[in-house]
Amino acid sequence: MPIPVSKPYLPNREKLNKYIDQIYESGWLTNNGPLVRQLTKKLEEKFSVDNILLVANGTLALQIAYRTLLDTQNIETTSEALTTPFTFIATSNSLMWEGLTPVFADINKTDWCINPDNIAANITKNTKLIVPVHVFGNSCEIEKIDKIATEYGIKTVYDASHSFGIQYKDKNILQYGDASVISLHATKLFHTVEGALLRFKRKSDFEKAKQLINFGFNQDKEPKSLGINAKMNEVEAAFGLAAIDDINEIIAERQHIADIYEEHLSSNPHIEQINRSSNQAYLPVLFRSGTAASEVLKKLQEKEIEAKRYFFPSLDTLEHLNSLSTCETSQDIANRILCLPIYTGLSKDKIQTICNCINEIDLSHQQCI
Ligand code: T4K
Repeated sequence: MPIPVSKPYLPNREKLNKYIDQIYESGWLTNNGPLVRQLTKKLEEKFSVDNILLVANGTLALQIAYRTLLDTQNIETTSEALTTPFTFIATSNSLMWEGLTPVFADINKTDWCINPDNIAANITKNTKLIVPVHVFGNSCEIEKIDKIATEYGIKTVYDASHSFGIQYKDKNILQYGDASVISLHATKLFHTVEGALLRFKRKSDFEKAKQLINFGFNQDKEPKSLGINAKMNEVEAAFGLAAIDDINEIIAERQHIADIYEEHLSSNPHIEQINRSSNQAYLPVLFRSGTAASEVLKKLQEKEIEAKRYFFPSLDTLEHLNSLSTCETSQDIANRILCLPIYTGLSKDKIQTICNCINEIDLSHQQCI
């Protein structure tokens, strides 16, 4: 029986049906309907923030965040955005899609997030945005990044796609930066099938973005500015509402799964680090060499166990992103990391099978440092 790297959380069917029934009764399917409004309110209360918009997906949410700040802060569309090369391609593609130039600053060796010193070293007069990623739910060094941003008058958009429910210095991660984005894609620990949460610090940015995601309509539904269609629909919100109260249980189970992995893998001499984060959005394992990671991937594939090379290759090596910098740490980490299966319902037996498979591989020709 194949073991996938992730499986979407499916909320209780009766709970979901109650929300779907509401859709059938109201006949309201999209365009900021009652369920989208209800989920927005729940999330704002849960995270003690305001100015949340629910949108169609994380990629569009990032684009809307940049567009909003370009517009409200009078930033030229050809500006540079300092960002991390160790992330999903959407972080950089969304910048380029908006005409911005991603400039890569290398990452830290331990949490794999963008290194603030490298941000400072790469700022030019064209740098107008910083787009850090709390990769795998590991928080960036927010205080240092925000200090740099304030000093140079640069705006920050945090890609918090992996960070649902994460706290930083006793506050929810969404409370930082000029804007933050959390992807609510089906593979995320809390999801709305497709979707994203976009949060702004300033009400004025929120109001601008609200128009941008809805064809540029103003309050009177007049098309007064450029806009696009990036709205979340009611069926997606129904999935979110049916699952939101289960989130603590979902995270607790993922932590338990990670504990079992750690128990079985921590003495493997070819493993350097098993990454733990407070939401355990992923199960990233850093091997001591790229060859070890490749061999493990191959063996797991032979046994129909899916592991993913999130995030290979390092984005500074991709031709279409035209990077002028070389990010050695990111390239090294991207080459040595594998994300192992983690999802609600993954049994202890299956985890044991995965760990046995990894531990039984003969990597004796590999050098253990
Ligand atoms: N920024 C960051 C840092 C991100 O990580 C992402 C997305 C974004 C921005 C953009 O957000 P979105 O625009 O996507 O909202 C996944 C996701 O598609 C993507 O959302 C995510 N990050 C990225 C890291 O991973 P894949 O290509 O790994 O998914 P896939 O289709 O290979 O599925 C993995 C496993 O899950 C499969 O074995 C089967 C299982 N699965 C998957 C789906 C979709 C199911 O059982 N059912 C399903 O419906 O991309």
